[in-house]
Amino acid sequence: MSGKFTVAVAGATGAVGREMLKILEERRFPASTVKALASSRSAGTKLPFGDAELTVAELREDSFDGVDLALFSAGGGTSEKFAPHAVRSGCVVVDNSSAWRMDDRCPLVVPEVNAHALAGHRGIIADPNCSTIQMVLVLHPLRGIAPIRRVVVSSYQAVSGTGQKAVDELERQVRRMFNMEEPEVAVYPHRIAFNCLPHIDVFMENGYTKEEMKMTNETVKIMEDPTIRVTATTVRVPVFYAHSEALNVEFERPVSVAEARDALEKAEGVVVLDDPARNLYPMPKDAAGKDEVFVGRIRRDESCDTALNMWVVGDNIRKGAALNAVQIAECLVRDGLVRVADRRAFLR
Ligand code: 25A
Ligand code: L14
Repeated sequence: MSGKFTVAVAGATGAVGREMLKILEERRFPASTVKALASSRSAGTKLPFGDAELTVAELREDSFDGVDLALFSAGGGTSEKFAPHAVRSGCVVVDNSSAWRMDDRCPLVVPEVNAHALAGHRGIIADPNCSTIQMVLVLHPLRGIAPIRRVVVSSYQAVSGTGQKAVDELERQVRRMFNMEEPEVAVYPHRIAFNCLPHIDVFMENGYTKEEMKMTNETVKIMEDPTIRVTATTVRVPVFYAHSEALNVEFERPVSVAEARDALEKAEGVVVLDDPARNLYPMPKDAAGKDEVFVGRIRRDESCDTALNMWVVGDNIRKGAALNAVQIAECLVRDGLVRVADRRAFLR
């Protein structure tokens, strides 16, 4: 490793944490040391890091002494509890949980859309929800053509969003069913193999799930536009990696397919894959493992002359979580923002 920053990954043994380590290495993040942290269950576990190995240590309040930058992906409760202690140690936190996203003190960042929001950070920066990230990556270039009034989104989300335990469960259920055995149901309330669940995260009082409300609220914060209305139906499908989304985007005036395609082709982090005559459109099996978000099926909404329909697919573990977090960290380094001005900001 050649760099000047001491970096920690909290939740390093999870689906996202492992990918964070891989991406730090792949992109040659300027780290002098990388610390892998997880729960006491995993202390002592070895994780690959480049040609070397990291030994996992238990995440504790004092884990961040001497650490410059920490990437968290160990669940909301863990972030709530430990991120303030990291900041107190002078460590800047990029947090992948939902714990801090809507906190006014925390920028919520997709670098291609609002890297500028990092400037005033106070120690904790939030990494948005996976479904929100791939959607705003597409909405941002489109709003350059005309203001967006409303988005209707339906998602088709991979099990890896729930962590490694859900990936293992889908695999086990499929194996058992092919052997004519009763599948075991543990992670979700129902079987996910050969099924769809209109249920991601918990139900709220308004009848929506928390995942659906994240898409509504996080989009407004990232795009800094309270006039954009988003309504979502989020669905779990038996796919391992990469989320898909059907978007209906309504603009203030009619926007042509050609204009939209042109804006999306120029957009950073987005690839247009749209040639129905050749059966070319984005699919999760192809987006898995890729850094870009793919968009296709761009077409007029024939029921509304100011709206377009499209299909957006992205790897939920990479751009939806680990890659976006590392990109935020790269922006912090580039802009000289790996510092904490007020170590007590989150302890009050
Ligand atoms: O608490 P919540 O908010 O309900 O979140 C629940 C889970 O959802 C995932 C994440 O699971 C989280 O724990 N999750 C949350 N937000 C997510 C997002 N945006 C998200 N997933 C994707 N995108 P996970 O399995 O991905 O990661 C969990 C990590 O958190 C560590 N952890 C949990 N409680 C902790 C803690 N760390 C510190 N303190 C705590 N109190 C957890 O560590 C893991 O790193 P662990 O020691 O519990 O490790 C669990 C064991 O699981 C096995 N394993 C996990 N991933 C893999 C794997 N084995 C092989 N390959 C893998 N990829 C290992 O045996 C590991 O030791
Ligand atoms: O980042 O798919 O808020 O179960 C938590 C639930 C990510 C997806 C978040 C899932 C999500 C996740």
